[in-house]
Amino acid sequence: MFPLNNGNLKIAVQKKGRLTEKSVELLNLCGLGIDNYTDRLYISASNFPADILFLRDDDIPEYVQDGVADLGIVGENVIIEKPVMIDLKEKLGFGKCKIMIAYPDSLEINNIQSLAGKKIATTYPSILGRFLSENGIEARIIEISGSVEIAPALGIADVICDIVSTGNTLKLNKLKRGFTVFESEAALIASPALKDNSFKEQLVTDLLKRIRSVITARKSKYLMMNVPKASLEEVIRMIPASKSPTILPLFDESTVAVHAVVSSGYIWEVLDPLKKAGATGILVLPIENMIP
Ligand code: PRT
Ligand code: ZN
Repeated sequence: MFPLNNGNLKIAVQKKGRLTEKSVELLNLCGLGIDNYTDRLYISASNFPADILFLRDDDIPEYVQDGVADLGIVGENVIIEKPVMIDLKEKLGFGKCKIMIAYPDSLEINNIQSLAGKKIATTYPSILGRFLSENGIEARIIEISGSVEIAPALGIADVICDIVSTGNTLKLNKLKRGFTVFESEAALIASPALKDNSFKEQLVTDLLKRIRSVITARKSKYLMMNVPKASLEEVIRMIPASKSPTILPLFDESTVAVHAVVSSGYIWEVLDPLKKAGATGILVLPIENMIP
């Protein structure tokens, strides 16, 4: 029996799917301590007054709206398709995908107007409906519950509107990318009922602080290297560190160690120039948390 009234924060996470591992990983990086969760319906965190509920992703927004769960992690596409009364607290930077119009090679779709009068198969009728009406297009929406990509081959629809991430599924089904209808990523949502429980509200504030520090840390790397004193100024100009870089003396007095926090995206651009400037022993380390 689930201990519903133990006062713990209830966090809903997808039971088995694309968001499960990353959601649990994020909560663990926040120090919750969630272990051996496979095939469990719920589990208590070992280091935080929270219980994790494992649910189908489509059910999470309503559970959060009704206050059965206080927080939930779910794709924005799911929240937008079926509007619910929840607060979107934070976009989480994983589960990124696009809902796109895609069409068979044989069809000519040059602009959005070419969709007029077409049959469009989708599992996202409301997101698609809004996109069509915003663009003043009249088309027929065919709602289907899965395997949308085979609808044109089966003759059920002319084009489709579905989630695309790598694009491999489209290629396999000889479909081309058309227009982006909606861009989505996993998001943390909160129940409006939280405002009546100050203890839980405080827990959410604490957890959000931790989540934001994990997200910021993911965007950064810790760079360590040895630099000849003669090229120190040149090297420092290359690394716009979040704060002034740390310079440490070494036994070899002609060289110093330089440590700096650098944006993840920038690291790969700067490695070769750093080597050319004489940097050696370059180490790039992940950062788990960055406390503002
Ligand atoms: O069982 P449950 O209902 O919980 O899971 P589900 O099957 O409904 O969802 P799941 O696990 O497939 O996806 C969960 C969430 O992950 C989605 O709501 C999106 O927010 C996000 N996400 C990210 C994706 C994808 N990427 C994705 N590629 N959801 C689905 N896909 C599917 C897409 O429908 C298509 O069939 O993958 C296929 C395309 O992938 P590519 O890589 O070939 O383009
Ligand atoms: Zn689902």
